[in-house]
Amino acid sequence: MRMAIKKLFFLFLTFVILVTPLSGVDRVSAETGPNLLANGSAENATNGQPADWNQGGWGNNTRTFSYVDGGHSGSKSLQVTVSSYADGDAKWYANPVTVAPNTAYTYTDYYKSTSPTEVIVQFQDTAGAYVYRSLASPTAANDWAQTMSSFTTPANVKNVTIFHVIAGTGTLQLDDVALNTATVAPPVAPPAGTNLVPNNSLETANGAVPADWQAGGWGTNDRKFAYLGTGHAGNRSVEVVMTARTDGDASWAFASQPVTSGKQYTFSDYYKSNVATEVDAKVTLTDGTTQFVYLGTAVASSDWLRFERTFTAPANAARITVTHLLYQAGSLTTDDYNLGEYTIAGFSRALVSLTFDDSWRSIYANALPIMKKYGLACLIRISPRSPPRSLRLSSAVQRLICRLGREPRYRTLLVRMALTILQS
Ligand SMILES: [Ca+2]
Ligand SMILES: [Ca+2]
Repeated sequence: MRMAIKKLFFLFLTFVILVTPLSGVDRVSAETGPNLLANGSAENATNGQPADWNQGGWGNNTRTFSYVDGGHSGSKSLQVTVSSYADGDAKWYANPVTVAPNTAYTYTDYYKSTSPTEVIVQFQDTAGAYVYRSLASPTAANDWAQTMSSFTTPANVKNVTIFHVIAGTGTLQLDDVALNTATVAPPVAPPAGTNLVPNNSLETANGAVPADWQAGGWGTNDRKFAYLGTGHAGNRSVEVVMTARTDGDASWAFASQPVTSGKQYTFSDYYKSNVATEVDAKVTLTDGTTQFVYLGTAVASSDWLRFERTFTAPANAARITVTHLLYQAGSLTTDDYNLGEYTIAGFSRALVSLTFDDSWRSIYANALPIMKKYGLACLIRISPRSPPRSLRLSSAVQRLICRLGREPRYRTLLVRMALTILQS
């Protein structure tokens, strides 16, 4: 209880800007897991032939397979030459790889060729049947070039085999062949200073609504949304109105944006409202679940007023949008949204703050004369139960300080006011 009271008084009296641990953030890209093919660089030999590799081809053509010196990496690579051609193809190919169904994979290799070639994936299903799909048609390349393609396996797949084939006269050389599972890279947030809110001043329309924005709400209430022809900046803003409410809320929200978990973000907007409203960050986590972070309550204001809070993107945050909510009968208009990485501006000189805990009379007897002499201010944390009564400020003085602490207009001057009270 004592701690709770102390905390309460601290909130009344503090002149330090408290930044609530807040939180607030995706780009998805393909990266690769380990190579699922054995001997992808063809460096390992068995009886003078590349281990785990096979020679293949069909049709009427004259094909010659070579295990050649030199490669894109290491000292060996695979070569096939077709010297005469009517139909069919020729290729070196790796052993079939057992794969998972409905899963994305990426195939890459380095090649040199004297003519265009083709990359084909063969799916064998659990019943033993084969399905083929063309993945890429690499052009001829005198120097080592890379081909890369991705595919998703069918539901009933058992294994895949990839064929990089030559179907015509010419030579094809392969090295550094890889098949990998495609994985999702961690989200990458934009650089600091970037306003993450799309269409942040709501000036761009998409039909009857602002582009990249959506109206939403829940519960039993008669929420109505409007895209206004006036604004804090520019000529547009958004409004939400309720005349009857049992429960729920309503808000406009911008399309969710990538953020980095653990980083601090600052959100701000300008708003007008005839009732108190609430601002929440809606966080989509990497596992797809949603988490809400309370950013604060915005007092009613008939003129444009700026709301701002800094918060920390929670662990595993992937994307964030911020909703300025109407949760009672009334109206709320918003404009000029900003969500950006929080950067510390720093101070132009060294600063020290003085804090006195509890309600010691010595604050008055000893500290006050010194602070008056040097024109210093301080933070006083009042406690009605500590220290012992004989050493404590009188309760009347404590109450007076606390009452002033509730007045927002005094907060910035609070310490000097407190000192004035102590002097009187
Ligand atoms: Ca090699
Ligand atoms: Ca605007």
